[in-house]
Amino acid sequence: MAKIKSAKVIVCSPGRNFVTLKIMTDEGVYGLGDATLNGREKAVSSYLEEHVIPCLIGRDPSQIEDIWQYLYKGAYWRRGPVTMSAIAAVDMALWDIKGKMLNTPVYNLLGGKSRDKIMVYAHANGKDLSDTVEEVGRHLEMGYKAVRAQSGIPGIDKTYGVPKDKGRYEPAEKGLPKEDQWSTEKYLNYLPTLFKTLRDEFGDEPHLLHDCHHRLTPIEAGRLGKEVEPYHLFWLEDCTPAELQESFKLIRQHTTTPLAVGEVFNSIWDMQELISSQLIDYIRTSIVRGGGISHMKKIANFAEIYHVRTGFHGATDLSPVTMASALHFDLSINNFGIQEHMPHHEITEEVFSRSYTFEDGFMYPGDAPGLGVDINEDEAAKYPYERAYLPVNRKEDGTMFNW
Ligand code: KDG
Ligand code: MG
Repeated sequence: MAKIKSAKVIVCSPGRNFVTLKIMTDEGVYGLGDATLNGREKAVSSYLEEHVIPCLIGRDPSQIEDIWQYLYKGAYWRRGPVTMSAIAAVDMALWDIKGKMLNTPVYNLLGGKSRDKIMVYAHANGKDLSDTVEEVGRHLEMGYKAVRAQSGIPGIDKTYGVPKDKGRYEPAEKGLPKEDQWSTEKYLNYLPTLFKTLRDEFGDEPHLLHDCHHRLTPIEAGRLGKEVEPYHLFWLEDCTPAELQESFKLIRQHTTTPLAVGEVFNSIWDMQELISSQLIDYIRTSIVRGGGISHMKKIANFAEIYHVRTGFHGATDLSPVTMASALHFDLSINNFGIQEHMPHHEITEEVFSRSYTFEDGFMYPGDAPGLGVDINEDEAAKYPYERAYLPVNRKEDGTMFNW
């Protein structure tokens, strides 16, 4: 029986901050897990170092479910993004080790392939209407079949999804939190025009998505969903903050626009009513947020009964280890919907090597044993952690609002 010999946390900032867990066995095989929690990285790294790693030493790495339950039930303090990201990192690393020990890719351990390729969606971020049209067109030319469109809103200075300069959008910024500005009225007046213009320009075929980023009340979300129905969005994401799961009943009464929710959720209990009452169409919780592959398997299986498909979060703050885990998972389950793909910074790719690939709008996890991702620790050491925060958001009158 192999044993966990040691484990360490690698915190680095190649383009942005990442927290990576590396678990070593006494047989020389190691596994990687992602523990990155954007803007709160050090909370998870210290949770792992102080409270989790000491409990792992000497355990049998093949007992993935038992170790998961030990860390979850054994902490007494359940759920929450810090705890669940730490458990997720351990879980990913153990699946990686199991795949390497059995010399097979992780998707094989999850039931094998359920499809040949994984449809991903890209981000098109424009400062205004014409810029957004151009960005959507550019991504369609790159082969993407699905594109999320975010746009600067007339009359609002700085908002979610729109880069300050042309190019990549990375919401976390170094130093203390920056402030965005918000007006629901300006947003609601503008958004239908954006999607009408996109359909006029690109026709019916491309899948178009949009992220409201938790900014509407249920009735406002109902209005928006109804007004964009003619442009048949693939989904409207996080239209209302979802702690109050029953609020989605009101949205459902008003619109048939498909709804996606859950990138900030940590466990099956955060989404139980949303799923079982069929209030959403896509569940967004990712492998790193939702307690790893083991817990996400339960979530996806539960969702399958209620016609809810997956649409995992895949922003750049989820490291290549989460991306690889997600792709193995996406390939294996029946109720896969779509996968978010926000390519990592070139510098990130110098630290993490990967066997997953993108081609013509689809991704593939590759056939390397385990997750197929590695970290170059010498390269990682060149990019020490830098404090960075997500922005906060205020209404035009100064009221603190949802970001
Ligand atoms: O860390 C926060 C980002 O991951 C988030 O703002 C991105 O909403 C997001 C998305 O849908 O990718
Ligand atoms: Mg989102």
